[in-house]
Amino acid sequence: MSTKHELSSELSLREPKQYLVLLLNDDYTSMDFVINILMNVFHKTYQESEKIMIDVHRKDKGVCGVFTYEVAETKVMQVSKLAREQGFPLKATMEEA
Ligand code: TYC
Repeated sequence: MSTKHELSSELSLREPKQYLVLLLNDDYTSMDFVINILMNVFHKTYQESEKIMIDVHRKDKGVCGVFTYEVAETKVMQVSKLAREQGFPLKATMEEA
C-alpha cells in the first residue's frame, strides 16, 4: 500500500504543475475593459466577469483562472499586450497554485 507521500509524488510525476493567473487592481483601467479581458482572454461569462472585476477592484487582486505554465504565461502576455494597445496599465501575474 502507498503512503500519503508516495501518492503525492506519483501524482506530481503524472500531472503538470498548475498556476493561478491573478488580475491586479489599478486606478486607471476602465471597468468595461477589465470585463472584456475576462470574457475574451479567460472565457468567463459577462456575469462572472463583472463579479471578478468588482472583487479585484475591492480587494486589489483576484484569480481569473488556473492553467499550466505555458498557458498561464500566454494569458499574462495577452493581458499586457491588449492593455498596452488601449493605453491602460492593467497587469496580470501568475503564481504556483
Ligand atoms: N479600479 C478600476 C477603476 O476604478 C477598475 C479595475 C478593476 C481596474 C479591476 C483593474 O484589475 C482591475 N476604474
